[in-house]
Amino acid sequence: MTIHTLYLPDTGSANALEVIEILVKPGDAIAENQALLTLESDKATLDVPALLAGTLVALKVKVGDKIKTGDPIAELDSDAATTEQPSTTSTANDKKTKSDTPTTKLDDAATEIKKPSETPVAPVVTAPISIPVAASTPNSPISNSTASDSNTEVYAGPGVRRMARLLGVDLTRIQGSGDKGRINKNDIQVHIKTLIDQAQNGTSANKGFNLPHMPEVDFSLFGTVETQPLSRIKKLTAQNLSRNWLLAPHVTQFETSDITEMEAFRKSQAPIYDKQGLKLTPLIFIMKAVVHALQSAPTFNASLDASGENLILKKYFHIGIAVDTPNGLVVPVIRNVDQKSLTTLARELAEVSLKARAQKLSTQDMQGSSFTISSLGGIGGTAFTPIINLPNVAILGVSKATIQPQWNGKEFQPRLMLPLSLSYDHRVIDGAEAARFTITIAQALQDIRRLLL
Ligand code: CAO
Repeated sequence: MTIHTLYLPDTGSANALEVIEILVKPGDAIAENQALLTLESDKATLDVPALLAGTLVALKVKVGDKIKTGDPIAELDSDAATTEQPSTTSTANDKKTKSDTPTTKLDDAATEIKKPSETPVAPVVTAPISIPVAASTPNSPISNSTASDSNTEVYAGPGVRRMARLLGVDLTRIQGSGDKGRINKNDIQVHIKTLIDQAQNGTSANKGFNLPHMPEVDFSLFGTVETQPLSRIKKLTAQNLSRNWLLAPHVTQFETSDITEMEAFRKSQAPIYDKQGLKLTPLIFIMKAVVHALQSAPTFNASLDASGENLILKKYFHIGIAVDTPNGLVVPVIRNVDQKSLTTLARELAEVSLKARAQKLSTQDMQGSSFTISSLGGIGGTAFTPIINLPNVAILGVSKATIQPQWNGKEFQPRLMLPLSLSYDHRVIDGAEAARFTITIAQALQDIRRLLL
């Protein structure tokens, strides 16, 4: 058994540096150049390598210690070290060093690795060495890149980087829990566990909320009851709505639109549509007004990508329409609304409504919406807060238009006022944008000539 004491090579700094991470433990088999510990200077982290192979006998430092060039850092058992490293043959410098540090010679067979002094400064080798510096600083920007190379831009020690490399983990996606946001090995473990949870459960969002379960209640204790199984559509809707409600921070913006003129025009056209077996309801105009607003505010015609870090802007205008059926709510999609006439839209809306109520909609009929409208105007109500149809970022709720007194500057006049309720995903859309967007819809309906602009 040959014990060597390893000393801290030249760090390039006259100051003591703090040990922030120990990467090995006694008993570990150490490869040549394997990092033993990590030091931190004001501006960077330094990886301290072993300059010979062997088995680690003892560590001479612990996390938090401040050490300088030449301080002992570890003891290593390596019978082959002296033959592998002939350059360690004794010099005057060695002798001086040995006498300075008598305890480094542990037994008769022990060979001391040259202690750094004025020059040469590195152990084992006679030429000065410099310690590789990890390309990280506490102020490094966190990159959005997913490439593993981008790991160099985060604040983490070499051991953590090595672990990330081995496991294929992108460190830029991890929020470090250490001082100044430094990422440690536990952060990587937590990150991987989260990814596994997500893979097993679809998304971590519902797990993350850790909501308490509703206790089971025996309602028959309080009176007569009947159990009615939910339809397949209702069960699916329940799942989707709960997920959307929890995932997107909802805000609802309310507005009213004076549709008196629009209604007069609609009524004037109704007989023509009647002859074709079509119904020109306010919803057809609302679809056009929505597209008009989407064209001027593209972030409403968009979706967040899976990472939640990018917005996918859609260049098409496919509008989902919530349709009430005896079996529950479905949302067929009317495509390219921007390119279609009122007549075509009236026909398509009638067709999909019939198909929906006959339970004949295909999955494709319900995919690809870029925005959704939910109209309860044919039923009633003054306003409601619709749940966003994710991955859309907003949904327009329409309630029943009623005659309301409106002040024209001189007098109150009876006007037909349409209530609009826009729910939007506050991660993507700001309140001011939502207010402007809703006003744009309201103005377009107030004066439908704007739709031509
Ligand atoms: N204000 C006043 N009257 C309105 C109106 C409004 N906002 N919207 C529609 N109406 C009138 C129509 O003009 C029609 O009257 P007439 O027969 O005299 O012309 C009547 O109400 C019925 O319209 P409708 O509901 O048949 O047609 P629509 O185009 O407005 O809606 C559809 C079609 C499929 C969206 C609708 O039938 C439907 O299913 N709505 C329910 C959607 C729903 O459940 N949403 C809630 C989802 S949970 O968030």
